[in-house]
Amino acid sequence: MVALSDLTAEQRRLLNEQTIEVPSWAYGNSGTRFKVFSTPGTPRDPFEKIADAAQVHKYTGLAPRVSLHIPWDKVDDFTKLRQYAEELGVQLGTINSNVFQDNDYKFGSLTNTDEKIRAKAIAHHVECIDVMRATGSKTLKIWLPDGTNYPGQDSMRVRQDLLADSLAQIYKELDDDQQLLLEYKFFEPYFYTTDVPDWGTSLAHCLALGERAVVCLDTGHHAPNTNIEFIVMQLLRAGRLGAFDFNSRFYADDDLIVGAADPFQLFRIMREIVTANALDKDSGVNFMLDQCHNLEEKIPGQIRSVINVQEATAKALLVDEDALKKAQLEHDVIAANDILMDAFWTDVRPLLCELREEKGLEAEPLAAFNASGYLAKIAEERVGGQQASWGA
Ligand code: PSV
Ligand code: MN
Repeated sequence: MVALSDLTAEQRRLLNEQTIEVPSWAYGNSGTRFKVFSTPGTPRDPFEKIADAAQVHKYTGLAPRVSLHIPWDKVDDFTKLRQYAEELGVQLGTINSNVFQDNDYKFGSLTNTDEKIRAKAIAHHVECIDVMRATGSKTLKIWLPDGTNYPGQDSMRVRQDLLADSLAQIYKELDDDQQLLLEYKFFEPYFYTTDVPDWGTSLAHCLALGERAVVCLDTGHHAPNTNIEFIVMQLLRAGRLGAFDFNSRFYADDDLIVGAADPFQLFRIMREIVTANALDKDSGVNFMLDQCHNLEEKIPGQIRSVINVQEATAKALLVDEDALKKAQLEHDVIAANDILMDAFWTDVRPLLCELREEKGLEAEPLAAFNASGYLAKIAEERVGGQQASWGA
């Protein structure tokens, strides 16, 4: 067993300083196209979402930022929302644009050949940049639904050129300390082409835009069996890995609790992060969740998620890198694999309990949250009004 005292000062520092950004939409209702289940106590507005997100930070010490989605989280006064978040000990983080729920965007947003619609999509992003100025957010995250369903439906080439132009118009609106984060997804909502289907396309656009354009890697946005840690390594080499949208998938873009489906993959991803010194808070990589909790309670779902990332990180830090390097140079395949697996199989839960207690937190965040009575309290208090959900 490994204890906290077995870690080097640097390993402890990295674990102590690790942060994970949580998404506001994880606290609202969600579901599949078959059914959205509602839960008593679900937030009715962005203020209540922030209050719930602050609980995750309170019990884990890991989640001091909350991403917003516009227009889902539109409020009259963003400065007030920012102050409210700060009073609860969290900050407003990445601003996500949304061009996937408006009829005008049926045939594309930033790639639409209709100049009026494309201008509307660009203007939406300019509005998001204004929101960022009020919230203090430094990152504009763009995920485009744009794509086509049938060969011949549209010109792939023309759409790429329009996209490049739209992104350039948005990029030049950013302040010097703000960045553009471009997310890719290999399919859905369209199935024949997607205009930003993969990390290569995202990177190509980012390189053309400039230094403040970086790639967002959503772990659910790849074909089955894709070696995601290879992509992590490659984007880190290029200095363009801006952020993760962490979640788990069994089939497609399932948005389940990160590490639930394949904890070994999460460990392999975090190991690439650790070996590239990208865990450091100044590395420029933002570790975010992009998840929905359709069946489980949302706040416990988020607590479980950030702890899963923390556990994978601790394991990744425990790899005996010197021994591994020696085995690799000797081409001792079995020994090299054994060294990696030793770290993966290490139970890091006791050392993380120690780490939390040292910070003044409860050793077991989930148990502490469940004992707090918060869920019963919000179920009782939040009566009436419209529960937040994907459409709201
Ligand atoms: C799209 O599937 C996506 O991953 C994007 O990040 C969206 O903004 C998000 O999901 C909404 O959950
Ligand atoms: Mn995402």
